[in-house]
Parts: sequence; structure tokens; C-alpha cells
Amino acid sequence: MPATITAFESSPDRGRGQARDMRVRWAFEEVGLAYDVRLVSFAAMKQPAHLALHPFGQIPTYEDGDLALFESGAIVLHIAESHDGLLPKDANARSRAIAWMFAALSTVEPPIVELSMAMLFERDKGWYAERLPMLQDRVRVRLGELSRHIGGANWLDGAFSAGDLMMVTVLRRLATSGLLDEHPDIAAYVARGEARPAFRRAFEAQLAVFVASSQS
Ligand code: GTB
Repeated sequence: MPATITAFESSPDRGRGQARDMRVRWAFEEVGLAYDVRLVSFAAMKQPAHLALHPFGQIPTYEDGDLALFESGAIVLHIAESHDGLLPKDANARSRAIAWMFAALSTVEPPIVELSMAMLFERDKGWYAERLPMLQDRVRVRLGELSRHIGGANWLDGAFSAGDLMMVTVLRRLATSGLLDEHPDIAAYVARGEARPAFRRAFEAQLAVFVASSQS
């Protein structure tokens, strides 16, 4: 039986693949593993059955046999560690790829989430115009540092890895911010990730959920 993950029954991103099930779907596709998806409503996520899987009442979750996981990073790492294709065989390179996963989640994602939350929910606040440049600058700092690291390379550290998968999904959240336009090399890096056949399959799968939910 394939593993089962959870995803939004009706994603607020309207099929743009910004919710965090996208990175898990992409990981499954990269390693060539079939998976099932259980769609959940916002109300169901806060019910005991889902809270037993995810203490914070969120998606994605992962169930496979007697293993249940939450946190997209932990799920992607589990998939990457148990199947070939997302982590290098060399021990040091493998540890560096995992370090990039952590960097994506704990160093790059927080200022991006802060900015996107402000752009989504704080536009009507009196202090929005004053706060926005500060949030944008925090993201700019990270983009500048990433740009310096990547240089002319295709990926963060040698071949494409789970570190790139995570970083690309994090950076995609900047799509409507205009900030990627300031770093064509980072924009090209994101586009390289999005052009991977495994990304396309994962994207189409989550888009199909939105299309079906908007037709019902
Ligand atoms: N750290 C956790 C992880 O990486 O798995 C974070 C999980 C998380 O934030 N899940 C969100 C969730 O379940 C969905 S992805 N939220 C419901 C809740 O907390 O009640 C976040 C998300 C939602 C919507 C958009 N969007 O519309 O663009 C983008 C990202």
C-alpha cells in the first residue's frame, strides 16, 4: 500500500502549489514512489482524528504502515533517506544536502513567510507601508547571500538534492513579491526546479485537486 499524505481539500492558493504538501508530492515524484492523498477541510484539521496525526492541526501529514509523521521537512527527509534519488551517497555530501534542507526551512523560509503573511493579511493596517520595506529587506539579504553561494552553478551543492527541492519550494512563495526579479540567477534557479518532470507531475496533481474542488 502506498503512503498517504494529507492536503487541503480546498487550497487557499487556488492551485498555485504554494501549500506545503507540494514539496512532499515533489519528493515522491523525484524518487518514483506512488502515494495516496487524503484531502481535509480546515474544520477536519482541528478534529481529534487529524490532531492525533498532527499536533498543530495542519497539513501535510504522512502515514505509511505504523509510521505517522508531520512537518514537511521531516517527511521529505524520510522519503529521501529511504529511497534513492534525493540524497548523495557520499556521507559528507549527504550531510551537506541535509544542511541545505535545514537552511531552507529555518533560515530562508521564516522571513519569506513573514513577508507573504503581511502581504496577504496586513495590507489594510495603518503600519503596513512602514513595515513592508523592512520585511522585504530581510528577504533581500537572504536572496543576496543565496545568490553569492550559487554563483553560476545549477544547484546548491553539486547535483540536485532534497536541499534544492526544499529551497525551490520555499523561494516559490516569492512569486508575487517582485523580489525574485531583483536576482535573475535565483529566478533561474527556481525555474530550473520547476522545469523538472517530477515537479511538473506534482504540480499537476495538486492543481487537479483545485480544479475538481472549484467544479463541485
Ligand atoms: N512547519 C509546517 C510544515 O512544514 O509542515 C507548517 C505546516 C503548515 O503551515 N501548513 C499549513 C496549514 O495546514 C498549510 S501550508 N495551515 C492551516 C492551519 O494552520 O490551520 C501553508 C500555506 C497555506 C496557504 C498558502 N497560500 O494560500 O498561498 C501558502 C502556504
